[in-house]
Amino acid sequence: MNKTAFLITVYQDQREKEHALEYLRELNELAKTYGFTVVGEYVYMIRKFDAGSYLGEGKIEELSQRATELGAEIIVFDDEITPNQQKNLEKGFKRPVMDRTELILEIFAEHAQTKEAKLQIELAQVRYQLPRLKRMWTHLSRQRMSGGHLKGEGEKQIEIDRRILKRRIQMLEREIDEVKLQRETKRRARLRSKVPSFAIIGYTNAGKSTLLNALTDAEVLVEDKLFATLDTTSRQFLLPNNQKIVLIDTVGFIRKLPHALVAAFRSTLEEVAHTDILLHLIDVSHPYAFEHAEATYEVLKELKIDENKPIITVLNKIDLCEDREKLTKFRIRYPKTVRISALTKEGFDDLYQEIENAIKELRKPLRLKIPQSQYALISELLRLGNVLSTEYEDNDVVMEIEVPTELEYKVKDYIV
Ligand SMILES: Nc1nc2c(ncn2[C@@H]2O[C@H](COP(=O)(O)OP(=O)(O)OP(=O)(O)O)[C@@H](O)[C@H]2O)c(=O)[nH]1
Ligand SMILES: [Mg+2]
Repeated sequence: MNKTAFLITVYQDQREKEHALEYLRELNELAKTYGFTVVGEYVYMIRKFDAGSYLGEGKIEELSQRATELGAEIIVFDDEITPNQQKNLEKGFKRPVMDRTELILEIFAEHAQTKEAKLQIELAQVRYQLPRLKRMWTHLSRQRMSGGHLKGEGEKQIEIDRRILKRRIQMLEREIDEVKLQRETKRRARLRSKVPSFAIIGYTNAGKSTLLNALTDAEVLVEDKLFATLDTTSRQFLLPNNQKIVLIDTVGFIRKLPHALVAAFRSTLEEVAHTDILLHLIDVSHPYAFEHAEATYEVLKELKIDENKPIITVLNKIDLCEDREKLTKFRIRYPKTVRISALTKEGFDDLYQEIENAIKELRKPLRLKIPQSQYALISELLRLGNVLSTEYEDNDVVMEIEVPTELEYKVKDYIV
C-alpha cells in the first residue's frame, strides 16, 4: 500500500522508554514491509489513557496538526486500540487510524500464497472487523449523508453487514477444517515413515528460510522483511550419518502476535506442535535478540506446545555478531545452543552433531512385556517403534524396542 504514515508509540513508565523506542523501530519495519512511507514518528509518555479516545482530545488535536504538516495520510499506533477508541481517533485525526494488529493482518494478507494461508488470514481479518463495523459505518455515513440519505439506513446496513460477516466466518472455518484434514493425512504419513521431524521456529527475520535453503533445495523466499514466510514448507535432509530428517520452515513469531492471527493460524502452527524437535533460531546480531527469544517462548506457550519438547537453540548470524559475552549469555540461558551462520554455513557441523544427538534421545530403548491380546498397541509399536528383538512367553510378547517418546505413556504399564 503506497501511502504516507505517521507512527505513534506511547508508554506509561519512564523505565519503559527504551523499549518503546525499540517497539517504534519494529513498527517502522512493519510499516515499510507493508509499503508505507514513514514520514514521521512520535514517542511520548502518557500518564493515563483516555478510555474513549485513548490519547485525550488535546493530544489528538496537537498530533493531528503534526500529521498535516508531515503530509501523513494514515496514523499507525503500536498499541492495540479498542474498536471504540479507533472510531474516535479517526474522527479526531480525520484520517484512517490503524493499530499494530491491523498492520500485521494486512501484511499477512499480502504475503499469503497458498489457499490455506489465504483462508486463515481472511478469517483473522473478518474476526477483527466484526466489532469494528461501526467504524466502517462512519466512513460510509459521511458519503451517504452528503448523498442525502437518512441515518437509519446506515444502522440497518451495519446489521446486514454483521450478518454477512458472521456467515463468512462460518464458511471460512469449514473450509479451513477441510484443508486441515488433508494436512493431517500428510502428517500421519510422515509419522509412519519414522523420519524425525524438525520445525525451524523463531522471531520473524531470524533467518529460518535461509537455513532451510542452505540445507536443502527448498528455494523458499528469503527477504530482509518481516513475515516473508507464511506457509509451511517441509523438505527432507540427509545428515552426515545418513539419517534422514524432515525440516519444516514456518511463519515467524513476533512480540504480541495478534490473538486473531494465532487463532486463525492454529492449524498451520500445529505443525510445530507435531514435530519431534524444535530448532529455535535466534538472530544474535539483533540488539533485542533476548527479547525476541522470549517472545518466541511466549508464542509457544500460547500455542500450548509441550514444554518438554526438545529444543535446540540455534544462534544465527554469528558472522554479524562480534560480542562473545552476549553469545555466552545465550549459551547459559537457553538449552543446547549451537552457533551458526545460515549465510556463510559456518558452524553447520556442530548443528548436525546436535541434531544427531537430539534424535538419539528421541527414542527410548525399553523392554516390554505385553499381553498378545493388546493387538492394537502391539501393531502400533511395530509400526512406529524400532524393534530390536521379539520373543513369545505364554500369552505375552516380550520386546526390546526403541519407543518413540510420544508413545511412552501407552506402554508404561508393560515395562519390565
Ligand atoms: N549476515 C547474515 N544474514 C543472514 C543470516 N541468515 C539470514 N540472514 C538474512 O536475514 C534476512 C532474513 O532471512 P529469512 O531467511 O528471510 O528470515 P526468516 O526467519 O525466514 O524470516 P520470516 O520468514 O520473515 O519470518 C535475509 O536478508 C537473510 O539474507 C546469517 O547467518 N547472516
Ligand atoms: Mg522465512
